[in-house]
Amino acid sequence: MSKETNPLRTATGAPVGDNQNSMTAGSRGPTLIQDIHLLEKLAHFNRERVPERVVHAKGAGAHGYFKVTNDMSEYTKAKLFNGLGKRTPLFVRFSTVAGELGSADTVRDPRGFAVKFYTEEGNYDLVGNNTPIFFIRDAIKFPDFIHTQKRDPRTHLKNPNAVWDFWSLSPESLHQVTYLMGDRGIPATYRHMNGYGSHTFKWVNAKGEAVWVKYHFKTEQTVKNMASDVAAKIAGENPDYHTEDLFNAIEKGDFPAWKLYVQIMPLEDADSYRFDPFDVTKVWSHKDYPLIEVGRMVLNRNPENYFAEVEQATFSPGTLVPGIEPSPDKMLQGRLFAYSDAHRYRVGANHNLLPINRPRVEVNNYQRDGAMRLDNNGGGSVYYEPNSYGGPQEVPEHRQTPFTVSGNAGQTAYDQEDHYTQPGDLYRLMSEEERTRLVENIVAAMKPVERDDIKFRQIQHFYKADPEYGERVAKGLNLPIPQEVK
Ligand code: HDE
Repeated sequence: MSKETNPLRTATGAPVGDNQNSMTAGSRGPTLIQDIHLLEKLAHFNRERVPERVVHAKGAGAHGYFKVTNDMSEYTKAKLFNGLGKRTPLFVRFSTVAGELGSADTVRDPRGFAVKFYTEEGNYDLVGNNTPIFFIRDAIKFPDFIHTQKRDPRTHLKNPNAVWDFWSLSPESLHQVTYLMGDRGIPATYRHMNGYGSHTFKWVNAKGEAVWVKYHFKTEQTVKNMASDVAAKIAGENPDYHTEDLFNAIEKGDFPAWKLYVQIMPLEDADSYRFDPFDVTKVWSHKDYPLIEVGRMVLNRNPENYFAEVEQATFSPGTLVPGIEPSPDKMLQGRLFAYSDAHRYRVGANHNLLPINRPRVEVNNYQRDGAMRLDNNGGGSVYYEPNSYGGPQEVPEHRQTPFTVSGNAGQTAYDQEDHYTQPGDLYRLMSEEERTRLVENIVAAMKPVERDDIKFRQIQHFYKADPEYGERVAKGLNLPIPQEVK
């Protein structure tokens, strides 16, 4: 293409005369402020970075589609899950949790598994992880938990004392800690891990009947993990190993796929189930609520531009469609606020207007203005409601389904404190080799902890889950089993 047909232009459209030399007073004189092209280039360059995600900063994304293989209209009116063969485009972002934007992919950390379905009823975001559970079960503890995963304010280093002090004082974390320190704590690639919605959600069908639901994305690539020593080596040699693997696989047509299943619990079971079904540190037994196939997700297109599509993507558990509603899970409830708040801060008030986030349906509402309003801002259409000018109207059939609440309003803890049965079950499910690696990983992570009282407190939790679990960690740390638990 010749210079004439493809001229270099400034951001305001003017053709650039010279992109090699600043304008100076004489060949050796000072640079002139009227070199507008120079000023624009340097000023824009200073503003290329947007704030990274406060968690899940390092990630990789891909486009694809979801196809229904088992019609779910009996349980939900959400159109993306209705009708055999129904196809919905989507965008997925995988991520680590604690590391910064430039950190290594192959760290021991949960992985984000965020799916944005561009449905005919607006976007639906399923913002999960590669683990079915989480460390805590009340949103109010999340900032403190993440502080322990990030850098110590004084040393700017990761601080194992903080990590294990918090976990040993939060016994509800034991299940996820066992999962994280086990083989699945470092996936071989983003393609070889499962994804989970983790929380309980509510599905509502066209008759207004509701059930509780949990999502499971099972990788068709089979679950493969990475040993700690291999992961540490790769983290040094190629910090973008998982990012590169996903991009190259899709580039060469080796499209990764996942089967989506749900567990379905009748509404009334929630009050009598042996674990609180809204406690995200617990799983539902697959014997009680077996997996039901829903469909298949395939990732078959790489982003054209990382910043435009991956860095600017904004997912939220509050991005829902008719037929899918929140449960009273206290973590989920907190997330309903936090994500859009994070997006407004990180990307801007009009982040939903960006191409990667824009719904694939015509959006008419009365929201106006705000920074970077990329569309025509509603043009001359009516800008308030109710109105007599035919503006967009509410659709009563899509109100959230009413539900009964009981008891006093107040800051109340969950009333179930069994934090040991499920981690103990997980430990006992492991093979001898898996247990050995689990204990080795925990001992290596706990060795640098300065205070023995923190170590003893944590060993007590392992022991209560399973005496052998506690004994093997204590032995690895050359510490006795605390008398209190014997
Ligand atoms: Fe997140 N989380 N989270 N989280 N989370 C964010 O949103 C938050 C939690 C997850 O690829 C943030 O855009 C709170 C559980 C993923 O862009 C933020 C709580 C699960 C991603 C945020 C949790 C997740 C995020 C950071 C406790 C799995 C990346 C920047 C109540 C079920 C999505 C941002 C992407 C990102 C808040 C806990 C998954 C700060 C308050 C549990 C996959 O809004």
